[in-house]
Parts: sequence; C-alpha cells; structure tokens
Amino acid sequence: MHASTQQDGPAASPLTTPLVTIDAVMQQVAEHKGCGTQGGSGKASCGSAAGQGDLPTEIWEKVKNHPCYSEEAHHHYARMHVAVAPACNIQCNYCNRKYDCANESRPGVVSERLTPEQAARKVVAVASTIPQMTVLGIAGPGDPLANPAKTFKTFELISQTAPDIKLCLSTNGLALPDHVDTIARYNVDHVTITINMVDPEIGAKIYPWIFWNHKRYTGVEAAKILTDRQLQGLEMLTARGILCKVNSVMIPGVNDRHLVEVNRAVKSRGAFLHNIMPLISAPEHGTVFGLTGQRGPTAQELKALQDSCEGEMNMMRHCRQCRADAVGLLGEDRSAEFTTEKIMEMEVAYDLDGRRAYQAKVEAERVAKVAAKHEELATLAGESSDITLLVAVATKGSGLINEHFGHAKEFQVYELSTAGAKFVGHRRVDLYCQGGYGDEGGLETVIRAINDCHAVFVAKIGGCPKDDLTKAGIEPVDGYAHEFIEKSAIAWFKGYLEKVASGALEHRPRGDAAIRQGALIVAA
Ligand code: CLF
Ligand code: SF4
Repeated sequence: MHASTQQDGPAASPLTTPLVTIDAVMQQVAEHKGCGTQGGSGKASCGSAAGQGDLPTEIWEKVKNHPCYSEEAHHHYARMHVAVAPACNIQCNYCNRKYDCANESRPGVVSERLTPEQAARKVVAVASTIPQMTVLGIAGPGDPLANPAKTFKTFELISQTAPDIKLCLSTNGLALPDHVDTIARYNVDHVTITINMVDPEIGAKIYPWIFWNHKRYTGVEAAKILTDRQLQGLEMLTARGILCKVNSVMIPGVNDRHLVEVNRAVKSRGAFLHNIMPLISAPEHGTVFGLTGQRGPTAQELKALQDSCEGEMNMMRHCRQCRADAVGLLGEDRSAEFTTEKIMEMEVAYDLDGRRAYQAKVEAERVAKVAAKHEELATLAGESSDITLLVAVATKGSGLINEHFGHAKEFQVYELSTAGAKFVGHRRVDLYCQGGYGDEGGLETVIRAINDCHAVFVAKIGGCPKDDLTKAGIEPVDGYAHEFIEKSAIAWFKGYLEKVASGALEHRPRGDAAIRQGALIVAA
C-alpha cells in the first residue's frame, strides 16, 4: 500500500520545482483528464539506501519509513488517513460507522468526510506541518474499493502534489480482484486486506451479509464468496510485487484458534506481514458484538496467539487500530488540527526539499538509536538466563523514554531476555494526570493495563503513583529519562539479572493485563 519513496505518481509529475501550490496542481489535473490512468512506469525502487537485515533492498525501500510496515519506523514516521470512502459492501459484526466520537480511536470512526480535492489539500497541509509524515492511507470509513472513483481520484491528486508520499490502501477484499490493475497503475504499493477467516462456517458468525455483483448474499454463502475473493486478490497483488499486509481481528470463541490457519493461508500466498488485532467491543459502540456481549481478548491471550504465529511470518504488534481520519505518529492523533475549516484557512505549499532535509535528520537519529542498542546488547553477550519479562515504557516518540507517567496515553511494551529488547505491543490507558492532580481511578486502569510488566520506564513520576506501582509489584524506573528505550531497557535488565543472581531479588512471574477498550486519545 504505497508508492515507493521519491518515485513519480501514475502519470508524469507536473512538478518542476519542489515548492508548488496545491491549487496550481489541481488546475493542471483538471485540465489533463485521464492522466491517472496512463503512464505508470512500474514500481521502480528508488535504489538509494542499503538493505536492512535479511530484507531484500527493494522491500526495505518500501518499508523503511512506513510506520505500519516497520515497527522501528513507527517511532519516527507518521501516517495520515483521509476519509474519502463512506460506503461499504459488507457488514462486519464489529463495525458501526454511525458512531462518531472525537475521542475514540477505532477503525470506521471519523469526524468528517472529504472530497478527493479536500483530501489532497489536507495532505499538503499536514505534510507541511509534520515533515515526518511519509504515508497516506485510505482506510474508510467504509471500504475504499466500494468507493473506487473517490479513492483513485484522491491517489491521483496526491501522487501529483506530494510525490514523495507512499500511498497505502486498506480493504475488506471483496472488490479487490476487480481493482488490482488500477492499484498497480497508481503505484499504490502497500495494500492491507482484513481477513478474519478462511472457513465460511466461521465467516458466517462474523459477517451477516455482503453485497456483490448487484446482489445481497448472507450466511455461509456470503462468507464463501468473501474468502475466495480475499485470497484471490491477495495472490494477484503479491504476483505483481505489491506489498501486502493482512489484518485479522481476534474474536475469542469465534476465530481465535482459527487465525493460525488464516496465518498459514496468507503466508502461502505471499503476504509480507500479519497484524492480529484485539476485537474492540463495548455496548456503547452499538455493534452486534458489542450489544451481544462478545468479549475481546486479554493482553496475554493476544500475545500468545501472536507468538504462536510468529514462527510462520512477520507479525505486526504495533497497530493502534486507527480512525479512518487519523493523523500523526501511531498512537497519537492530531486530526483535530486539520479540520476542513482550518485547512481552508491555511496557506499550503509543498516543500519537498524541506521535507527531505527534515527526514535526513530523523534518519541520523534513528541510526544513533540502533547503534546505542547494539552497543548495550554487546554487554549482555555471554549472559545465560531463562528469565524473560515485560516492561512498559512511556514515550512521545523518536525511540526515547520522554513522557511523564501522568501524561502517558499509552505505554509501549517490550519483552526483555538475554537476546535483547523486543517490542511486543502497547497498552492504551486513561490519563493519570488530570490537570495538575493525579486521578486514583486512572491509576487503577494503568496498573490493570500493565499488570503483566515488571517495570515501567518514565521520564518523570510523582511520589504517590510511584508508591502505588511499587505496591502492585511494578518497579517505576525514572533513571533513564530522555535516553533511548532499547538501550536503557537492556541496561536495566542486566542489573535485574545481577540482582537475581546475587539473591538480592527473587524473580516472580506477573499476571495477565487488560486491553483498554476505546481509550481517550485527545491531548491532555
Ligand atoms: Fe493506514 Fe493501514 Fe496504511 Fe497504516 S493504518 S491504511 S497500513 S497507513 Fe497501521 Fe493504523 Fe493499524 Fe492500519 S496502525 S490500523 S495497520
Ligand atoms: Fe466496517 Fe470495514 Fe467491515 Fe465495512 S469492512 S463493515 S467499514 S469494518
């Protein structure tokens, strides 16, 4: 779901200088009808950077600054969604697009719908304000391919106004086989398909109906058509070299065990990444699952399933289940800064050189972070211990421990072992600090959310929450403020192992933790 960095859009870019106003481009596009359906010289990789790990360079170029396709990139790069696709061609029992709450982060939720022209203007406005925004996704609020004209018009406009932004698409897959050629022609090089089952009997419990070929289908018949079309679309995309991610919603008692089979099916068809997400289900959302009391998984249930699939293929664990109009780093949402009213008042111009210069600085920071991690990891060499534990981290991004405990809206969770520090997820929480004082109810939810962690790393923390966390068996750690997360976590873990070895500390397993449903995402 993106166009490779720095490549042109589907038609020859009208840009002659890096700075160009969106109105000028709109005018050119309007005068040059059909340009989005021609050209498209294939997916050239920009071919500038070296590969990473065992990833081929061409793939690395596609993922290295995509915050969803690279866990490491999500600390540094942002994405935005434009809500240009209101209609949907299926019904999922976990979805209700009528629900709209500005404080809710959930797919399908949006505050306003945009025309392709408004969307293109918004992208330029955001790109000028957030130079590390590298990916534009269309993910709803309905299904982008149930609204193909609006979706592809938006991609066309953006590929011409903002040629360095990767284009990304998220779909339920029903209409996918009909649009694969168009997707390839528009250089949309990252596509996510939500696949919750490959068994129609299970599918019938998730999807009450689909609308396909001018007809409504229900039950097992509907689910059979859906799974066939999803898998066919996946095969067609991967055959064209388009990077595919599969999202699956984990619904305990419905498809949780079955997702291992889904994992195998999508891997064998060339999916690059599998993202198993927890069901978000609360009665107030008005969804079928919410109203019937279907529960979501606990944190440990989710992790166990992700772990069991990991041997098969790359697993995504940093998904934030974004709104269809989300803007910013994953885990933050700045969409309120870019309402249509506000962007119409903004002077927007696309400063390509400025964006490249900023991103070069981000890359330097990223390289320093990785070097620091490796240096610290070397100090663990030769240590042997079976101990594996989780720690939570308060961060505002850039891979740093740079958030106060009381201001954290989420904690990132790392698994520590003698192999190093591995990101395994995040936990949304209620803000503890409510305008200068601590909220005791909020602290309880934080403790519930990170109850499976042995320590929490913060930039700063007050005396009261420190005591309560300690009583709950979670060590508050503020000695690594503003340092790199992984380097610090490894250093702390080394000390932990030493204390256990000397008998100063007894290592005890922790319990399970709760996944917060529908967390607040607005700034404090
Ligand atoms: Fe958006 Fe999706 Fe593209 Fe990312 S989101 S269309 S791949 S740019 Fe990312 Fe958000 Fe999870 Fe989606 S965190 S919900 S996986
Ligand atoms: Fe909602 Fe997406 Fe399912 Fe359509 S495909 S019903 S928009 S979750």
